This record gives sequence, structure tokens and C-alpha cells, in this order.
Amino acid sequence: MAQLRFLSAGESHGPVLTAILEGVPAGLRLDLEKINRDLARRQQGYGRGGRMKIETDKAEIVSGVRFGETLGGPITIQVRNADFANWTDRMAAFGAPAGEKVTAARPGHADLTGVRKYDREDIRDILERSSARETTMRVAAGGVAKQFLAALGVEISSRVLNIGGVAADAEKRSGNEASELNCRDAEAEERMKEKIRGAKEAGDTLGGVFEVVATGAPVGLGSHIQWDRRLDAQLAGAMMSIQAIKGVEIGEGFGYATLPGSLAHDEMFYDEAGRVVRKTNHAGGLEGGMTNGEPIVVRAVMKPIPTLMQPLHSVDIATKEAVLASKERSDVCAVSAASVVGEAMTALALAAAVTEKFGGDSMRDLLDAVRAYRERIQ
Ligand code: EPS
Repeated sequence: MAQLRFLSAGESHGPVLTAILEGVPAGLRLDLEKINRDLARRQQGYGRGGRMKIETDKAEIVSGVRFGETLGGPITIQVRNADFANWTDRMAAFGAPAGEKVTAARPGHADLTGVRKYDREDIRDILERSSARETTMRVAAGGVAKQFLAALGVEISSRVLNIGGVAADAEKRSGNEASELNCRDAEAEERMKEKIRGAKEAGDTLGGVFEVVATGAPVGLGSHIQWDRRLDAQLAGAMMSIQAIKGVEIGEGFGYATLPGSLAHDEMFYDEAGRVVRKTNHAGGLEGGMTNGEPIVVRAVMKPIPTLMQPLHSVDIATKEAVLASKERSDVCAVSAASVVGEAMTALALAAAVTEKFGGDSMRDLLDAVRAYRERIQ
């Protein structure tokens, strides 16, 4: 079975971040600049911290691509951490330990459970890997998946819908493209920024909601046949795996709780050409765990970042005393960055479903298979 899979490696302040993406068919022409544009979009966002002034993330592809085309083998992508220059002693792979241990756990972070589970004495051994810096590699690998999907006519976009309780007008689906928060509602964005400024002054942080939409996906990705083959489950899992995400909904999602069945489902009609059309998309493009041809709509909620400049009550794992949680340089709000990561995870989940259904050796065979299938179900 063709499988597209992805691993990331690297610590937040280590020398380099790496992704290995396997299962991309041979013969896909890749544009490195497009990947780098997404990496830059992930770095932007009102409310990001000082680290983003240090980094200018750029992808280097070191395997699986030759003369701009994929070879069918694992694609290895690397992004260097510019900040490593300031951490060479504290993040050295070998040599004597340097730097003070982090011992005050942050509520809401992997810190406490991580040191217990992995038998570490320094919370840094946990936070370096649990850090959302890792999402750089999701965006890099997702950038390849996006270009793969684009060859089939699938386009993926995102927008921020809520930050700290300030909601955007969900009807505004375009406009305000130069947004600093990836928000299509310019007026709401100003209020979101004000809210972020207020949180920063108070030493606090904010979460929010973003939405990812994928259009043009072939009908019938995923399957109703088995629980783990349902694409909605795979998409939800992919989205939920993003650091700080605490809830995911597809289409109407939690809104279904208040709708009667008569208003909840997307009625089917024939158009003049005899094609099945829908006037609504409550299902968010997925019925029975399969794509139904409508736009795929996934929303996720991100909790506020757990690193607070006005720290919460916590415990010190070395002294066993009550302390305030550790303060590290961090972001006040990273919801717009998470929305770019959400695009990448959606792309990776959809690309895996495409290769599972249509095979994954060469782009020529895959595109032929997609074309024949689309003709059959017309
Ligand atoms: C993060 C803490 C901050 C963020 C980081 C995620 O990093 P630092 O500790 O170096 O200031 O900037 O995000 C990124 C580096 C990134 O690329 O998104 C954390 O603890 O999760």
C-alpha cells in the first residue's frame, strides 16, 4: 500500500531541524521558494516573541530531489537554527553539562510529565523537543505535500477566526491579505492586536481558533470501511497533533448540537449537466469518513501558550518547593503561526490519502489514475 509518512527531528535550540518525508511519487517538480514562503508565513504574526527576530527559516533539501524533481525516495529537509550560535555549550551533543538546569515546571507544558516519564533532571531536556519550534519541519514537509496536491488541483488555505475571545466575521473569506494575523476581517484584526498588546503588558498569553480549507480534492479519499481509514479521523488527528491544540471540528462541528437534522445536512440536487450539487456544506466536505467533493473545512482551537511572564504557581522538581513557573523568552500569541502549521498538517493527511488511493510510484501513473477515476465517477 502506498504510504506517505513523515518524521521530524531536532531540538528548539539545537543546530538543525530535520524532516524526512517518504512516499512522495517520483517526477514531482518542486519549487523551493514556495516552501520558503510558507516557512516565512509561519514565522510572522503579531504577538510572536524575540526568537523570530533571530531566525530566518530556509529549507535545504539534502535527499530525494534531483534537478528540481522528486526521485521517489525519502525527501530530507533541513532548517538551521540561527539561535544555536548562542547555545553551542548548553546544547552540545557531547562534553560537560553547561548552563543552569530548568527545574520550575510550567503548568500546561510537557515539562513535569516529561521529566518523570523520561527520567530527566533538567526540564530543558523536555522543553527543547516539545517546543513548537518543531512545527517548522511540519511546514517544510507540508510544503512538499501542498505542491504534490496542487498537481491534482487541490488548494489549501487558512484564516484566523478568533483570538482571545475576539471573533472575526466568519462571512469574510477574502480580503485583508496583508494581515499580520492571517485574519480576513480587518476591523476584528485591530481588536485582536489590541487584545494581544494588553496580554503582553499583563505578562499573559492568548489562544484562539483558526480554520483550514482544502478545495479540489478528489471525491472518495478516506473510507467508511474501517475506523482508522476514515479521513476525518486522520485530519482531526493530524490537527490535534499540533502543539497546544486542544480541540478540532469539521464542518459544522460543535454547532451540530443545536441544529435539527432538517437543517444539519447538505441536500443534493442535479444541475443542468446532471452533476450532483449541494447548496450548503455543513459536513465540511466529509461524509462517512470520505471526501464528498465539497471544500474540506477543519477548525482547531489553540490554548494560550503556557510560558507566562507573570508565571503561575508550580513546583520545583529539584528542591520540591512551591515556586512560580519558569519564565523563558516566548510568544504572547501564536495562533496565526498555528494556522500555517494547520495548512501543512492538512496537506500531509490529504497527500497520504491520495497516495493510498491512487498509488505513489510516479506522478505520471498517479495523475493517470486520478484522471481515469474522475472520468468514471463523473
Ligand atoms: C517556544 C518558545 C519560543 C518560541 C518558539 C516556541 O522560542 P524561544 O524559547 O527560543 O524564545 O519562539 O517558537 C519558535 C522558535 C518557532 O520557530 O516557532 C516554545 O517553548 O514552544
